[in-house]
Amino acid sequence: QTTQKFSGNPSWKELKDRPYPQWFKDAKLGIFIHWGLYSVPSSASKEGYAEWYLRGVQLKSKSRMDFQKRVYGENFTYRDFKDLFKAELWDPKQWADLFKASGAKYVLLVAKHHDGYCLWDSKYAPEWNSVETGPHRDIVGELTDAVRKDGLKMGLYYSLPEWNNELHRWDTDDPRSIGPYVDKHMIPQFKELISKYKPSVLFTDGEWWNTAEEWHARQLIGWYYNTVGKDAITNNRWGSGSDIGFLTPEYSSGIVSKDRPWSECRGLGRSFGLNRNETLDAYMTPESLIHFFVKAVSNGGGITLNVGPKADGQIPLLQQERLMQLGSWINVNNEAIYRSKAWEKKTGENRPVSYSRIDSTIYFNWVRNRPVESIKEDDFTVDWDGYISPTKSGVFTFNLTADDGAKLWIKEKLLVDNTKDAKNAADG
Ligand code: FUL
Repeated sequence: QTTQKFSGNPSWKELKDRPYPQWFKDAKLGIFIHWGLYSVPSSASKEGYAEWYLRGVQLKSKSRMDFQKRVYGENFTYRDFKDLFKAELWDPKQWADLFKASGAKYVLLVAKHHDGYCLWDSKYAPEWNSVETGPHRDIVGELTDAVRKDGLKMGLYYSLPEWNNELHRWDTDDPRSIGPYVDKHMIPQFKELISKYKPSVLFTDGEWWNTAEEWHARQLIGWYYNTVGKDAITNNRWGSGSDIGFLTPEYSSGIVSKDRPWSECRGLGRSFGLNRNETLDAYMTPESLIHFFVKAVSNGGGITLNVGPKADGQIPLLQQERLMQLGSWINVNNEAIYRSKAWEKKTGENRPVSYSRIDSTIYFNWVRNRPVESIKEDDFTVDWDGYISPTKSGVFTFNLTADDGAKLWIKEKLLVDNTKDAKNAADG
């Protein structure tokens, strides 16, 4: 059924009957990349989205204009960033290798954000793309190749509207007047992008002031499925009146869904595009990142974790380090992650468990005072509150029985904290 061809005007029902591809449900981790002209100023308020830089300029935000004048001069305009975005250090293979090492199964590159600047040679964006200006490279194409060579799926983010398009200035003009922009610019450009790179994941965005009919969502989704084939999956941002695609909570406090694939998107800090005003305390620690990821997986979803590279093409070292840390954790725990399903209360079913870990001690969130079945007593101590501490380092698989009789398993690499042992010995 997934190779089915849709007519040019499919119904919502036909589209919804197409099953979501299994590969996406199993993937759990994707890497989002927000990189473009906004990566030059890399500037927002401490909590703001740096990729919204142009919107601040359009709204003449005082702090934005003061910054721009101070750093780039009186007469500088957003358009001038096209010559400053050079990607001079960019190595797509290095990126792809890092993403693979993080444990991600797909990559999601912003091909065009709300500013309309394209990371491929779009003929609908003359002098406003990375091939004709700045880097002089086909960033979408080169990254797609590198990512696929590493065995990961490639995805593309595409902003449906643009803030500054002469046919329709999104967020400024009346949303009901978007028709000519959609017909003459958006649809042909969308088809150009998809036919050329055939992304397995399509993440549209900026849909919110318009209806799915105004975006021609049914027709475009059917066309996308036909063009890319069985791997193809799109997200749920297709305008009001649509109810399709994987769910994309963004900086949410967490959702649970078992009927529809979902992936929470967020950065390691508070922005997608690199924001140089962020301070270290905005960043997730390795531990909070792992917990955030495990929580999403145990609630039936996954995460699309964002990196915000610098304009020169380097992914900031702290972001690289977090990806590597997540990757080394997943490397040990991969059996409890990929292909796992959200828990349903059925006796005897195996599932990865939601748990937290503090140093070398792990805590199973809802298994209290339960015997750990398959580990040797002398390898662990289990305290009254369900904390399990190893007495020696190693990789261990736990089989547990929950209060309702469900079977649980998890694999963990645990290191005995010698400092603490030494301290205990000294105390005792
Ligand atoms: C949002 C956009 O407006 C943000 O800039 C970012 O791209 C995020 C993933 O989606 O709606």
